[in-house]
Amino acid sequence: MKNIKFWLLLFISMLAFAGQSVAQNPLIRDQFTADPSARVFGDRVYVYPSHDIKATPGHGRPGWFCMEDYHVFSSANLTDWTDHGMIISQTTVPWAEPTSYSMWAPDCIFRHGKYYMYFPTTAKGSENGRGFTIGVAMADKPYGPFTPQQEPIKGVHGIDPNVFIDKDGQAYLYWAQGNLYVAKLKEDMLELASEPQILTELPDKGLKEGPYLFERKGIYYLTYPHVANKTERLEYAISNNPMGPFKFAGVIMDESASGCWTNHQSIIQFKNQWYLFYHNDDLSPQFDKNRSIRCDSLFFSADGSIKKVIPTLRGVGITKASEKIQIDRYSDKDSTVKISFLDTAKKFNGWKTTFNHAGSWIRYNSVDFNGKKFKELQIMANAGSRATVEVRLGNANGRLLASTVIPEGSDWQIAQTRLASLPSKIADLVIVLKSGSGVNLDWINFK
Ligand code: FUB
Repeated sequence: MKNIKFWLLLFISMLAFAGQSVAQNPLIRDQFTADPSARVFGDRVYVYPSHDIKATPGHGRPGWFCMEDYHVFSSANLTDWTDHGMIISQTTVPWAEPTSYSMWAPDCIFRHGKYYMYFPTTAKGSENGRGFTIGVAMADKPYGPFTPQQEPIKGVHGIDPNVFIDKDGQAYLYWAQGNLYVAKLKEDMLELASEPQILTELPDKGLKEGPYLFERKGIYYLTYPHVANKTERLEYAISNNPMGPFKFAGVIMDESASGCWTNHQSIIQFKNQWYLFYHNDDLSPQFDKNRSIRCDSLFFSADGSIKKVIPTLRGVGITKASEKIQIDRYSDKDSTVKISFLDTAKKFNGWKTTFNHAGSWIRYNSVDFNGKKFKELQIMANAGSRATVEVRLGNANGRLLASTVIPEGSDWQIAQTRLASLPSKIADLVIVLKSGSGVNLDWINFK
């Protein structure tokens, strides 16, 4: 009976994620996503990532990147993400090799009432079935349907397209092929208007790829992943001209602590805050070609330099108290609290938080109570021995919201208590183990 209850609860939690994802990092947790190109279109943020899949016999190259299509995701608050589904497939691009599984990092931009999606893949008949060129697909809406052009863009060989339209209306296409390249685009956005030019004066050693250019206060920021040491870190260079020359200006994000070899960025301003979108290997720590996109806030210094972004699991956005709060996506914690997969064989099921010492704590910031009259707190938990878990405001000694007893038992169960007090607005929560050990929490939820 206990087992049936467990599977039923797990099934209900998984249903909550279908089609609609909640925020925190990684942003998308029911499929692999990489190379996020984020764009603000209207009052929503749209993210066009690569869609990593696992190669299977006869489908893709084992041990390597494998991508057959693109999805687009959007959000109005960076908290709730909608998957608009598949928008382009390798089998429907007229010029693309339909079995190359090489739909790498894309980008999308709006011009003259149309959305132009730029994507690299292998063309039919290319030597050894390898090599990349870049094509365009057009749509009336940011989520498609996208219609691919009959032919790729002439004169472009490479990956990681990025498009920038300057204030004077001139559009530029950036891409990577060993070096970083730029060329002007014609008004129709489908053809080059100048010869490809290598962007020089960047660090000359180590792979550079994934160019992404934006402008702020007259400074053109060229951002790119670079292997300065062993794996990619995110760097930037600045210029007063979108075609350069660019001068190296600093590191935006250090190499991944988990060892993910690639990273790939885009930077947007949305509702007066700047954000960095990037990726890591959260849902596939043993195989870093199955990646997951993330987002963290980005800040500038007064002189226009970019402050280094420290990657977080909490990510951005405000979490509704009425939703399941995944405390393993914490904003701070003491070093004894551990995060691990709920089920290492099914990583899309997510993570759990383990407390082993009385007094240990984890903080989850920006939970919106929105004036609602919640009465109870539910905690999905199991415990090696009977335990008491407290939820407090702000810090481990802050105002008590609830004190919940978790009965001993290895099965997941929902422990429920009446709230001692309730914040009315946005608050930071701290979950503290008052007594017990070997306590695993999946989520907490106000009712
Ligand atoms: O996703 C495949 C490749 O990995 C991208 O094109 C690169 O930028 C790197 O992220």
